[in-house]
Amino acid sequence: MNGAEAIASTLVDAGVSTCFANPGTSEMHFVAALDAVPAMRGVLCLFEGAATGAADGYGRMTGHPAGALLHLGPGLANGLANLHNARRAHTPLLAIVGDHATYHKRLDAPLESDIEALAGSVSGWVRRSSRSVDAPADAAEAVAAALRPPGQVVSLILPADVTWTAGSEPAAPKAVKAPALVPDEVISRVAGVLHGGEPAVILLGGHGLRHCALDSASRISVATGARLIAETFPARHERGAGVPAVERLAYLVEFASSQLAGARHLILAGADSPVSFFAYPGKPGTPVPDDCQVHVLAEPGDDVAVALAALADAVASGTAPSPQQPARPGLPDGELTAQSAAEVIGALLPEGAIVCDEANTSGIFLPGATAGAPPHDWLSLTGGAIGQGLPLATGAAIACPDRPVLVLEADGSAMYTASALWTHAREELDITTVIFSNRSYAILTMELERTGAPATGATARSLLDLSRPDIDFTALAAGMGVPASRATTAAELAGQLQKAIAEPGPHLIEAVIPPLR
Ligand SMILES: Cc1ncc(C[n+]2csc(CCOP(=O)(O)OP(=O)(O)O)c2C)c(N)n1
Ligand SMILES: [Mg+2]
Repeated sequence: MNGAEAIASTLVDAGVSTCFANPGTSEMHFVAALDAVPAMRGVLCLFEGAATGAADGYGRMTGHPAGALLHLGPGLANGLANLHNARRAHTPLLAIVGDHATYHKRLDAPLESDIEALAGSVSGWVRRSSRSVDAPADAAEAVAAALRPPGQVVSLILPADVTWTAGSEPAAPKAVKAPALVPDEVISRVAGVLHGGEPAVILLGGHGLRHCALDSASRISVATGARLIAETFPARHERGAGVPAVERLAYLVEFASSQLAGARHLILAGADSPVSFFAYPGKPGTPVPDDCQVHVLAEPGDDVAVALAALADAVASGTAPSPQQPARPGLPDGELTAQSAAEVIGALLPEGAIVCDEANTSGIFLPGATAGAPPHDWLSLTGGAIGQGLPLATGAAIACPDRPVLVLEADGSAMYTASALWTHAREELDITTVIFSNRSYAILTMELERTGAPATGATARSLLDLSRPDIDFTALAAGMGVPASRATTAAELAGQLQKAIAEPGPHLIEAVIPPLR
């Protein structure tokens, strides 16, 4: 085998069977190897950010890394923003970055750049393979590193000659580290805090937002009165009817502060201690009250579910969880607004849906409107780098081909990685995309005021406005093979969404709504 074939075969043996790819000349042997190793599914993405975002969606839904095949430094650079989101999500993800042949690098050919510097900015593990015979072992180690709890982005750099040199053999998978068990003393200490009876909040994140962990958290809450709050942007939150409901910590620090007001203890279960997304003149950097003590029950890389179960047994034995009851809003009529759109989605969300939420300002009514919908997964924008929703859906749909995927996508964010729609069509993925077409960077209009920036002039406004021309998302989608329609009333959205959900394959609905004020 040549290096590429042995690497591909190693990856498949280690459970990496999907590779989202945007290749170039230095990756040609890896591309060719996919025919020699048919168990590896290659998925073409037309921009690297669409490939890395897809690998993130796949990793969030399977708990296993997909590959993202990228072309040298520039290809990796194009994929960085969604690798950043994956890093924040603790997603296991393997970036495979092709490079010039080892002996060609000294010539400083045009595509030469500092790949390690770029990879290091988002990766917990970076390795450059230098010999074809060693590369498969590097690949096996890369997979194990990606799976190191709680999961991380890793980058494997493959010089072209390493992939084309013959005489390589696949390597066996490496042992994967298990999540760390939280020591009994920590459980007892936190149980002591809860028994103290002072107001407490349990902040849930990571695996703390899966159904079984939420059941334990709910038992604790029912027995002790501790309030449950979810981190602001969870990578994957299992919610809906039958699952204990948890409100999310607000994005705006003033609102987050009022959610935490009065808490004397903040107990972290798979979440980091919260901070304000940005600094604003005169506003606090964290919503945690000054007189509130922060306790770590479980770090993101610990076994959060087991820790919560042990804590529940300590403080809530015999107490049952309190699941969310089924409840859906009625289908609204009349104007299409952020509120009525949320009601339509709450009324129609199919059971088992995977929701990729990048609705931004248009999404504020969605959590309430969908809380009692049939059980579903909610994937959010973990790292604040917009352009994630459409690619995330690609990966989620490939990871879970039997589940409907719904992308709730703001118009400005959609444009960063709109080419993901082409992959939705090419792979015939069951993805329904709703574009919230408010024709503005609405959140930035709000942020302009909050930061105290003096600008309200025409130039400043024009930088936050997406009209002149209006973007025709139906034409854009149709041009990439995704059937599309436009809704301008609540009833139109309902009709179009019903149809899109009922039909297999990708669909896009442009929901024209006014920006939130
Ligand atoms: C990669 C990246 N580039 C730029 C930004 C800055 N930014 C934050 S929100 C936003 C506009 C969002 O507009 P849209 O997606 O239409 O959502 P809306 O605010 O209208 O709800 C921009 C440009 C960012 N967060 N990430
Ligand atoms: Mg917008």
